[in-house]
Amino acid sequence: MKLPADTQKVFNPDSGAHRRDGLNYRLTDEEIVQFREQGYLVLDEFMTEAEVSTLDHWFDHFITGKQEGMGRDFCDMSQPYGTPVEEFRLVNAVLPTHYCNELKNNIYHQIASNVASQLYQEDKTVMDYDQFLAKKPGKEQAQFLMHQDLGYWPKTKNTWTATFSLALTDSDVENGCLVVLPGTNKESELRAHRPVSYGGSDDLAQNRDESHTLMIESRDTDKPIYLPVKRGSVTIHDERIVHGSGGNTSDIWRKTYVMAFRPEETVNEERAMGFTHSHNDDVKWETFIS
Ligand SMILES: O=C(O)CCC(=O)C(=O)O
Repeated sequence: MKLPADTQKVFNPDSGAHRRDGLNYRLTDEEIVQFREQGYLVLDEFMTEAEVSTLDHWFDHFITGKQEGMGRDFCDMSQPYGTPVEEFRLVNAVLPTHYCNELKNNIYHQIASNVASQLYQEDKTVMDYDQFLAKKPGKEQAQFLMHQDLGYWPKTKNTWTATFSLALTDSDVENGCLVVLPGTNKESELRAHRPVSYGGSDDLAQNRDESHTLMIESRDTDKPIYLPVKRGSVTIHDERIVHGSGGNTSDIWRKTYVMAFRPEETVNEERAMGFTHSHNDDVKWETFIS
């Protein structure tokens, strides 16, 4: 697939490993403004190869289904729950640090946490959830349908979020890199989200019980931008930007490690509602949908 003419990555000429000072990746003022105004950011060479390689083993452990006791937290985001593992296309392992002590406070967490503090200067942010996502090669339907993250989450007083996505493989249009609609984070209303209905039902709770996936309808005015990144680089998006990703038509995997940071008070509010981002949460979905 060729990059459409109006899609281009916003490169930061000053990005790279030399911007790191220990665990601190220094953001420029322009990047902080871009995140606020456009709803996303790309940071090249966020982590060194030596750092990224400490995560590979655990990523593959989860994505190949070796972690026990995950229930619905190990699933396919492009197919209903119950799909046989060998038929998975968009493999999703939610909350790996919850399930695996070795991943707690890992090097990615520490570096991303520092950057989240630079983006949110008002108060303390904490990691809300993390997620491993992998697209198998040659799976055109391994699509992450367009959505806004807030469409998936309960209403909280403060919605601020910075969701990092660390590339564990090079990621481009062919293997299904992230796609964003810049500036949609500024739309006054959240777009209408609906669950994907595999069984043809209109029943919300039933559909959310069938699959976790929500979708929005695209608009003629939508102008998607693809965010190709090299292994070790990150994209960061906010909670309102419309985004998703295409299928994998290439012969290589796309692997990414997602980690979301939110103000501590927001995470406490979610937990008080019984919401942990686990697909095993007992949630009243009808109170969520915008
Ligand atoms: O990386 C992707 O394919 C989509 C991930 C996503 O939608 C998210 O992290 O909110």
